[in-house]
Amino acid sequence: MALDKEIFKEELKQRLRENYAMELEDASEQEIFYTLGALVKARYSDAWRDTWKYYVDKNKKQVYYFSIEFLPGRMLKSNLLNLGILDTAREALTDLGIHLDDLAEVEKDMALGNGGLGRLASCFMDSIASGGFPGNGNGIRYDYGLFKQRFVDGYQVELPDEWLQSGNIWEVRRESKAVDVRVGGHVYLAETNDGKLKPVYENERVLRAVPYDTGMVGYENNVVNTLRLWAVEIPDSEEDKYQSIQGRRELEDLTAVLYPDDSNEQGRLIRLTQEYFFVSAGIQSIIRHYKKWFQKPISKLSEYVSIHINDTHPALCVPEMMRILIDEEELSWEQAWDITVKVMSYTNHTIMAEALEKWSIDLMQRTLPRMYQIMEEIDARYVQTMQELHPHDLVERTRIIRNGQVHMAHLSIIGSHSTNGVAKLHSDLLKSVVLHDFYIIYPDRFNNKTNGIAQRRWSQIVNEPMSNVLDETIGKTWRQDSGDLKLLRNYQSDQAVLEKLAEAKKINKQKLADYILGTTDIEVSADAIFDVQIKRLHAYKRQLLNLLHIIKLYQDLKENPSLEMQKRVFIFGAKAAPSYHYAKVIIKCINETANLINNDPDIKDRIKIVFLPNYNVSLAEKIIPAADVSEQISLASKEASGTSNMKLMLNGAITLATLDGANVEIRDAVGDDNIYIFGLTEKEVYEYYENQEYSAQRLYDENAVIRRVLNAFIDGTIPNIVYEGREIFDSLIKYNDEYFLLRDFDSYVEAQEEIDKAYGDQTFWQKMSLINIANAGRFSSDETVSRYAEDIWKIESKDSFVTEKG
Ligand code: CJB
Repeated sequence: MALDKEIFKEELKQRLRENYAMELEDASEQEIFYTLGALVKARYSDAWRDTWKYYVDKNKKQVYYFSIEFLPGRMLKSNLLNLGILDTAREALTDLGIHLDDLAEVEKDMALGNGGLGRLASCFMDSIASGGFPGNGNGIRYDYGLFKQRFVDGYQVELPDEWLQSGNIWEVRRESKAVDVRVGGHVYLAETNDGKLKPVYENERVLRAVPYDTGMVGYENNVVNTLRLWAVEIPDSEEDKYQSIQGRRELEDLTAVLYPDDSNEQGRLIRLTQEYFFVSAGIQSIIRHYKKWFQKPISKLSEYVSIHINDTHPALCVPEMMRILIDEEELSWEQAWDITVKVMSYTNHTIMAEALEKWSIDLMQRTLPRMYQIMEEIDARYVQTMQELHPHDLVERTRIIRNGQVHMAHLSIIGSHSTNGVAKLHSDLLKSVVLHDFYIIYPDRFNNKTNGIAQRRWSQIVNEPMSNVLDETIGKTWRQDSGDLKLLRNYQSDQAVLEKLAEAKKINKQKLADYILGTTDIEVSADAIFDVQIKRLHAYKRQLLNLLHIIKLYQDLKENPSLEMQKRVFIFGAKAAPSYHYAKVIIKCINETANLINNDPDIKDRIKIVFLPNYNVSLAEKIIPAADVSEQISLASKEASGTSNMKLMLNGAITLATLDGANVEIRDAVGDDNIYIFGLTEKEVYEYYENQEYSAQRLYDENAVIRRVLNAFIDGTIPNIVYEGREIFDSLIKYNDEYFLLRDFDSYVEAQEEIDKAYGDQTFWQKMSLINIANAGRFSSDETVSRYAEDIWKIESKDSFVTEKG
């Protein structure tokens, strides 16, 4: 429904009067934001209900995407865009003397995730709704999102993110849909009168799971799906048990924070309980909904329900579904297992061994006794079936319970019909190395689904200047279908278009430069190359390699002040896990090097380092449109996919990358001439692992440039890093450089030199940039979720519904 600007203005004023008893002139930005949010929500509430009703009336199969992280960021503009009223709302607000962009800044980032995995889940939510697919998210409503990051003396300091302090305009609390979740205590099986074995619970704790639903608005299609996040409360029946404040706090802590530190027993217990909490609540509510509205026998569940296990955190979906089907629905084990495997599918997001989740048997038994019993049975039956078909060793290695631990990835693969990786290379590595044993056992279960991004947000919302140039050049169809970005290819030699794109980039760079000045006091020139590395701080992502190159440039410039090179601003955004010491050491070193270089008069602003604190979705939205260079420099084989690479490419940044994750597919999309590739290939990395010939010491001894750069960490060149500098030095030399930074250093430097030269020829650079934008369409999450829908979830798009609704 089109938005009438005048009616919109009146409605906004009227709602302000009703809710705050004030006129627009007297209202604060906060009050206007909440009023506008309520108005927007009201605009989609009918469609939300209609969508739900349609799925029920037509008995549509639905997917439920279970994820312990969702990172939607801010939702005001994306809701306005998807409702088709962004421009009108903007104009109406301008008439009222209000800037939509300023207003949007009031919204707290919904930061219920750490990084790529959580953001992917949110991109999927957008695309599932926009594609008209029946699909819902299921997760946890943490009271505190990912910590807020500050730098104090160059060190990362973590502050709580109280995102709910002023309320959350988008959510709806649905107390009537609460369910109880049982944890702890003991469970034993007792025979019932009719001779069946039933579990009996003793001394368990009952937690009330209350859902908060948020509408996931599809792009101009009247579809509004649901993201359901669960919060813990104390059920009335248990009030007596929680009389002390401390007891209540302990329980309420369960959904307080995202990823509590799992380095101690208490933290691990909370984490495991969290995982079960949202899994059990989610599955119970799915079954209840199915029984109430679909009125089909439970044996048909897999025809109407698909559950996606996003990484292993929701792997307990498998035994929980079994528990409900056996204990409550009284199906046979065989029947329950058949349904469970058909319903479940699983995505693996990493090959990093430390991230492949395992839990000690002891903790599992104490925390979730019934889950453990069921997993033991799954494990025993798996061994029994497989030992007839496969060698003993292979079966042993792939068991769910082995060496005193429960292996969640094994559970996810065995208990589901599909396992996918998130980029071609990653999926191949799963098959050939990481999960090779499982690939032998279940070759048909493995498939690839290359990640994608919500392109409307990452272009139309974040980059208006570029979007306007695209409209003028290729028309507006790309806004609906990002595949049409390829029309831009026809303009790669059109000087006028290249210049317009360059102007758009310059506007974005100036805006970011202003933001940088405002937040860090560092002055940067929009004429410099904006060289960007934004992602979690992790050794394998190699922010340190970036730093080594910067130090080299610094040393070169000190030695030869007349050295010719483009001005560069190196921009970092990254949070380190609070317990990840080495990552924090790297942050400190980057910050101290920034201090040194930014304040050295000899450098005369030719290089600058800006480490923007508190990297999150909203900050990414500011940085990405302004980027010239996209640093994707992980050690080949380690980054499952990456998604900032796709966002940066879409915004015309040139990728500087190793052949890792989705970088390989970006290279295929743009061609070798429009990307800078360096470093070891994944094969070469594995060769080093096999022949064990890697010697960082040798590289240090033989390469004078490397030696000079590394010495800067320990000889006082970079001040204030006595301990940190030594730690970095030792990690590279004494501990033999786990991620082969020194091996890739020379080729990285070479690629950087080429970038420096290329930027000098602006026409050449702009053409590369255009080709990147033109070929970004294939990395849309619209496309990715269509593949999931067709190949894995077997759900249908609701196109017919759109036509019905008109
Ligand atoms: N990833 O963000 C996370 N967290 C994890 O625990 C494991 C993986 C990332 O997932 C992204 C989405 O699939 C990938 O693009 C990225 O390479 C991976 O590190």
